[in-house]
This record gives sequence, C-alpha cells and structure tokens, in this order.
Amino acid sequence: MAITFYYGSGSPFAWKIWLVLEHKGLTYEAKRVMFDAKELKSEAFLALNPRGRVPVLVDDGLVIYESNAIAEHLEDRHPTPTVLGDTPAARARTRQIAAEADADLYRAQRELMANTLFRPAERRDTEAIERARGALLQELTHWQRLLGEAPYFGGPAPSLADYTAFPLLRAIVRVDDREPGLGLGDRTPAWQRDYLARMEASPAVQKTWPPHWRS
Ligand SMILES: N[C@@H](CCC(=O)N[C@@H](CS)C(=O)NCC(=O)O)C(=O)O
Repeated sequence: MAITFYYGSGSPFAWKIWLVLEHKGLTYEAKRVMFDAKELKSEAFLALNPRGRVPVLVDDGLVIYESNAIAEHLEDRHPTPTVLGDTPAARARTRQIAAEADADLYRAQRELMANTLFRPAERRDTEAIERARGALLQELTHWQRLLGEAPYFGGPAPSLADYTAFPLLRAIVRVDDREPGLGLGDRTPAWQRDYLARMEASPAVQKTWPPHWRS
C-alpha cells in the first residue's frame, strides 16, 4: 500500500495530516509543494486538487483533498492507534474541537497573519493589528477553557483536536519569532506557551517541523 502526501511548508492544514500520519506510524512519501513557484496552480497539481490547495493524499491511487476528509479516511483505513478517541463521546469532542480550530481559531490567527507577516511593512495598519490581537486574545480564552487542566485537547494524549489546533497556535508565536513586536509578545498566555512546549517535545512534531521554519 503506497501513500503519497503533498504538503506546503507551514500550512496548518497540511501539518495536521502530517501529524496524523506520524501518530498512526504509517509509511508514506512526503512531497513538498512550493507556494512561491506556483506549483499549487500547475496543471499536474490541479489534476490532484482542482482548488490548487494542500494537503492532498494519494492512497493506493485514491486521491483525497480537504484535510478533514483525509484525516477521517486515514482513521477508517488504519483505526489503531486512533486519532479520534475510543468512545463515541471522546470522538464527538475531538471532532468538535477540531472543527472549532478549523473555523474560529483559524479565522483569528489568519487575521493577525494577514495584518503582519503577510503584509509589506509599509502597508501595515497599527490599529488593524491591535484589533486582530484583541480578537485573537479573546479567542484564546476559549482555548484555555477547552484545555482546562488536561495536558492535551485530546485529554491525556494528543488527538486530531491537537493536530488541528497546534499548528495554528504555533503559527501565532511565529509572528513574534519573525518580527518581535508585531505578535502577541508578552501577552502570549502562559498556558499556550506550556502547551506548545509539551507538543514540541514530541518526536512527531520534531519530525514534521515545517522545513522553512528550520532555517
Ligand atoms: N479546507 C482546506 C484548506 C486548505 C488550505 O487552505 N490550504 C492552503 C495552505 S494553508 C493552500 O493550499 N492555499 C493555497 C491557495 O489557496 O492558493 C483543508 O482543510 O484542507
């Protein structure tokens, strides 16, 4: 059985799938698609995903795009170890948190990125950045409640909830890594720093660290 995984470095949706592949201990070939080179919109890539987005998974000839469809497919094909949980209640909670990350956390994170790293310095708007920061900090209070006292959003062990939320939570900190002063800085909540450190200690996260973040 051959699995090919197409990803873009730093894409949170692709990172989610990379972490699921690692969680399940699967053998796969990871193919990086370059955003800059417009590879995503090449004829060859559009034949895999007509929307020209990563991630894409090809599993024994079956082509799947949309990260949640891919994650569910991998869970169907390789149920053990599960990324969803062992009981209906655990699986429902995992899916709920993953959906919240994809929608609400992504929106808030994206707004900060769009106003900072993705915008040339001369076109940045201080008030828009402050608004994005405020909305993101508000969103993060919800994530603190979701985590509670547990080490992971999945409870005692990482699940798809973590593999969806972690790349977004880490990308927020990257704004400060790249350009100190534009991101949350000292306002990054302690629970978020602790959570990221916990996730970053795992071999799966180390192995799948976005290649262009290493340099
Ligand atoms: N809903 C999609 C979102 C995928 C997505 O937005 N991927 C981005 C990278 S984070 C992408 O490939 N963007 C390129 C583009 O839209 O041109 C999923 O979950 O897979």
